[in-house]
Amino acid sequence: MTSKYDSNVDLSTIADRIRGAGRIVITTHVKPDGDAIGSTIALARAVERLGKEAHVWYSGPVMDVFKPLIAPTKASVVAESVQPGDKIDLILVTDTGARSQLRDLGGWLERHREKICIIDHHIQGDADLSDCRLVRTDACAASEIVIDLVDELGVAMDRSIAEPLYLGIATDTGWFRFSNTTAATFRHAARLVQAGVDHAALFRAIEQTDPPSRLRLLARALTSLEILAGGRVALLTLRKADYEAAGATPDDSHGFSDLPLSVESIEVACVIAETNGGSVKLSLRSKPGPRAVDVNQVARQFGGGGHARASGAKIEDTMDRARPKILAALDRL
Ligand SMILES: [Mn+2]
Repeated sequence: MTSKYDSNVDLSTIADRIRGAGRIVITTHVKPDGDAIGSTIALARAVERLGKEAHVWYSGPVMDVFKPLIAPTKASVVAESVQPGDKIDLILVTDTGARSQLRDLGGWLERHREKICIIDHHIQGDADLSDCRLVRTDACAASEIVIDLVDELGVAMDRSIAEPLYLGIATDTGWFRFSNTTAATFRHAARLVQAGVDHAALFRAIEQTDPPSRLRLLARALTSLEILAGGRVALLTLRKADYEAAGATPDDSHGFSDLPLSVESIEVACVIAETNGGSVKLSLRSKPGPRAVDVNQVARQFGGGGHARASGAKIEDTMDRARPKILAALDRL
């Protein structure tokens, strides 16, 4: 079944579904990023203010930097033997609507399909996952949509709700640098700071806590730099041996794909990383502007997707086989 992945409900419908529910499960995509954490935790706290029972379920791993921001809200990591129960009234899925991103809860979600509401800002997803979808591709983050939902619910924007929301919009906009940052984003951010968010402390807590292994891995990644497509594309390649030599984990290469965009001529930056499972992770970023490249189109060639300026794919193939295909696709840009 392939119907269009778009909104078919408005904010007030979702607010009504929340008001009519007692026990609410909130979940998001696998390996939750700042927006996934922010949108789910803020939503949980908002619905608790309305006297609802909220439980957030993550498909791990949850990065350590996020843990202090999650507590004291009730959150669990899904495992084969640890799944949400069936005594629930509503499931809110934020920052994704794609089955591939929700695999750990797959069977459970299908069993409760009629209880699911999706709150997302991605271009692509599985429309048949739920008949209740609020998809705003113009929102910089799912957390930005949640701000409107908190207002719609009539819940006061206090610091404990504002902080995760700020985390979500700040991380999804590259701390207000990416082209998805709009006037509304700044208005929302101002309001969240007004509500008590310490933005400088949050930046330090999220962005300045790397282990040395990450910098060592970056040194190796930069050594692998290749410039393609007449100077318009940069490629960084990380093999398993690089992670081993740096003493790094797969998470340590997070965000490397933004770095080559510092070069004037580079329009597209790409990182390909060998995973422990033997597959290849592709990450793509592009600069905004008249020559902007839609990297979502590139990611789709490899079975992935995302946004026009930020996309990725997991390629079930060896590095030696996948790399030439990726190089060829990049050279065509
Ligand atoms: Mn997001």
